[in-house]
Amino acid sequence: MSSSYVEDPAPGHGSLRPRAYFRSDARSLDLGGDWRFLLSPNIPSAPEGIEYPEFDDSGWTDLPVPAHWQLHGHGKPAYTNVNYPFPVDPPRVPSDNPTGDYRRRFTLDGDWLTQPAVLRFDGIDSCARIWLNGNELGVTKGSRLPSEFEVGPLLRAGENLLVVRVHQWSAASYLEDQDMWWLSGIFRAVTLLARPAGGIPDYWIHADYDHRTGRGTLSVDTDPAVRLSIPELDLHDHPATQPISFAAVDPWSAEEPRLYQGELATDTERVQVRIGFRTVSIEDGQVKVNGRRVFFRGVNRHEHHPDHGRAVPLDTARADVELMKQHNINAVRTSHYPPDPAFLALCDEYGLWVIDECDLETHGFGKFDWDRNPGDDPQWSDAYLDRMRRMVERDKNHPSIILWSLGNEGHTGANFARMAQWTRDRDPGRPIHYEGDLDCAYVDVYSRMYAHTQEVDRIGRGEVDNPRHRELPFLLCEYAHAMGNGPGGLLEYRELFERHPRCQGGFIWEWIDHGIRRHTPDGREYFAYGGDFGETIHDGNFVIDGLLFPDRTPSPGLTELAKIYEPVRITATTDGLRIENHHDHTTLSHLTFHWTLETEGTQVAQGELPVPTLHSGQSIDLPLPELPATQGETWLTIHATLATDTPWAKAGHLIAWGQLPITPATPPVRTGAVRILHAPTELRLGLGGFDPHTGTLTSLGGHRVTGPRVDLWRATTDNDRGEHHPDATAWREAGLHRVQHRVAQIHPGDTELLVRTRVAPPGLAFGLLADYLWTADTDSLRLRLDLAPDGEWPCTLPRLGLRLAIPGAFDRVRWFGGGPGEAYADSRQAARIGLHTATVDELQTPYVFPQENGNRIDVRWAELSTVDGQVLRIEGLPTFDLTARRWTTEALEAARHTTDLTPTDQIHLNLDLAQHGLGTNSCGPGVLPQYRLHPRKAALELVFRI
Ligand code: IPT
Repeated sequence: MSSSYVEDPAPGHGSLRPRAYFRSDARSLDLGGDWRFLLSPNIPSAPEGIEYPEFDDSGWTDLPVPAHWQLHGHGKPAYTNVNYPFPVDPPRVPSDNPTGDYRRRFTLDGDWLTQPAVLRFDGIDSCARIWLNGNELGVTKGSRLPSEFEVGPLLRAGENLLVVRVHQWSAASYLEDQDMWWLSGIFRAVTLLARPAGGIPDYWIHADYDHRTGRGTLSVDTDPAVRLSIPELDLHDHPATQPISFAAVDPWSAEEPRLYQGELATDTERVQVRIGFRTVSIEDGQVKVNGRRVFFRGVNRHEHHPDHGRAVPLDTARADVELMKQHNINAVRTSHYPPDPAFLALCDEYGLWVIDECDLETHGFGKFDWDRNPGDDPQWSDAYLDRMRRMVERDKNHPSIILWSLGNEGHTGANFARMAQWTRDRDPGRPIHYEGDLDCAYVDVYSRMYAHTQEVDRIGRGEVDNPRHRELPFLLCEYAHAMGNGPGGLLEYRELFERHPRCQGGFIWEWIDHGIRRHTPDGREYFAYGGDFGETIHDGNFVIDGLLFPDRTPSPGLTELAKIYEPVRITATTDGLRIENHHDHTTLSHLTFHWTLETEGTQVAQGELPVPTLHSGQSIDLPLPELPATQGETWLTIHATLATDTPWAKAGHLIAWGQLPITPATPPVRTGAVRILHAPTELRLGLGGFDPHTGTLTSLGGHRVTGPRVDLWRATTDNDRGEHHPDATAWREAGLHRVQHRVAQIHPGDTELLVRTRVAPPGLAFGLLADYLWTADTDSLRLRLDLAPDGEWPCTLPRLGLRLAIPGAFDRVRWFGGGPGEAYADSRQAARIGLHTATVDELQTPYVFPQENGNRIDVRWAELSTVDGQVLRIEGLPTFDLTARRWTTEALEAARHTTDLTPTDQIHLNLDLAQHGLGTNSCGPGVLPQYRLHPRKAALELVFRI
């Protein structure tokens, strides 16, 4: 059996012309379920004759379809970002080419034989040869694209046999070098569809909206026999191909995804359709829908499930859409291939702007300066066009799709220009996106990835050379790399998107961590990343860079993003508050505004806040509501919540909020100084016991403690270790992970203990002078820490503060300050001042690759308590940042998976003045200057109470 098709750069063959993805009332048979399966290590060793019914597959195993074989015990997943996992020798692929043979028997009744039928494969990775009842149907390539084969005459009443031979590698693998797991097999649905004679072969609904008149215009490209009904618009059995217009329709937008239920029908077939009227245009250098600028509050979505890989169940796709909507996301780029069609139907229904991206990436050629890159090589031209056609034809009926994308990271070339040309001719109604067309020669929008804020600002101001870059709408198809703890610096991007009308927002990289669920031998769950399956070439945890953890728990990055993307802004003015409507289309009538007044986090009053109608882009200044007089630190919080249930969240769901300070804090009163007591082995000052030789605190209210001691280090984040001049490298070179503490002087006075120290790295001349001044009142112990740089410092600091370990029983925390989640200097918009509680365990953010996490900011006071009610209270004068964990920073830094972290019998606290920002240097800009932590003269004042 010849397998020359495997290394042929041409597209597959034997399939039908691509057409729209739809379901009709014609019969269909889902061929999902258990198939017989055999994996052979290469093509020559795969068995012969599998296509014939008499072939004996009793020695094979069962494998579910849809699924990836590597996630069912056959072969192993492998992760690479840019590199091909095989030698770059296009179109050749390894002779060790794992080949999966699939066989499926199914039974049909005689009615199936009376009409034509097609077999549809929604996705096979990467190349497959297909037979039905011993007859070859053809070959398919293009893993994330459908193929349909005519099968009517081959069907039999009774038992039928479908056989598919899937190769892990093919020439097409060169076109599918996306940053993701290499996973093979029949991973999307397989369906047998009856195609009734005189039925609906294909259709394309063009539903335009004229925002000046409110008119909706409809025309359908389809067979002339097809009739269209839209009962809501009083349209019944209208000849579908005859354009018709309606004086007034409700438009579709991501904010108000109005769909009209309709039906296309012939005498033999009916299709339920959902029509959204909307018109995409480019005017004034902006992408507009229905005449209004779109602000892309976007994310890049790969299809990923921690157990199923890219075989994403429908419920999971729905969960994604609901989570996006709940977090104020309004746009998705389907990076970097067309998703399962079900996802697009959900985008229509729930309302998301979509950039539908073609399954095309050849990133691994970048290493060789794009030498032999398929994008400019005629032998690949048909494969490029074939992929684009199959996407556009499949997805053309979705109102949510407003841009077509030619692919990702494939450089440029004639094959891309050809795809663009074909698409423009076929669908003038949607602009074309491709970031790789740097000069914007054949695209309609200027798109970039990871551009720094200064550059975005220059683009917005038109201070760029290429006239296309000045004229076209601008978007960031990827920005703010959400790897590990981060991204930091989102606010600065939003400000630019709001300042420059042509800068239309962007898409965070990326939606979800692609971790694969695994268990330790003793049954503890963790998520695997590159290298965990023994890959010889891999890119480690670079695949763990999402806003969701692999199990779809939102990470702090998503909470921050929801705040950044909130479509309503509530801020303080000098004597009141301002409400701004940042929606693209809607008023705020779907929201209820409510205020609460809290003193030290406890509610003292609340009420409704009437907000007059505000159209999109409008704002209003309102006076403060009538508030009672308060004593103690008091904040007014305004919440904008959904007034009624929506398909994606219940009434009451929080969309936006703002906080205004009302009454400042009153500093604590001192109850009177306590004198030092000198015992032979201890200095005692109020609640504190000190080592007389080192001046360090050894007990606090009778509890053994370690520290407090100056701490400069944090378990480095992926962003600290990032790609350009990583901060972590500078910190390590400066020895900040191994500083020594020299006690210079211990001065016990009558009522105070002064301990002078110098904190400095071995072998280097610079350091920090750190003076600890201890005093005590009858009910408290006070520490004032004065810090001053000594000598020339070469770098920033990860953190500046104290570490202190206390007994492990103090494992529940209540604090008044920023929360409830973690926050950092450049990722702190989602933290609000209030009273929060959590266990120490709950304070941890389980980053798949462990790193610094869990910092709570602006803490006025925190109480750590035991189960039996003992309390250690720490107050900041005025505030501090708090971290509490059951392991040390060193253990956190050494861990590679969450299951490497084992609790000690202490709680390790960091009480910080500040931490360095997060930035997004794992791929993109580092920490902005205003969030960098430089060594400086500083003081931290804390009060301890038991
Ligand atoms: C960019 C890729 O488009 C994306 O797939 C992902 O790999 C991302 O980087 C990093 O996670 S390309 C890069 C050269 C910026």
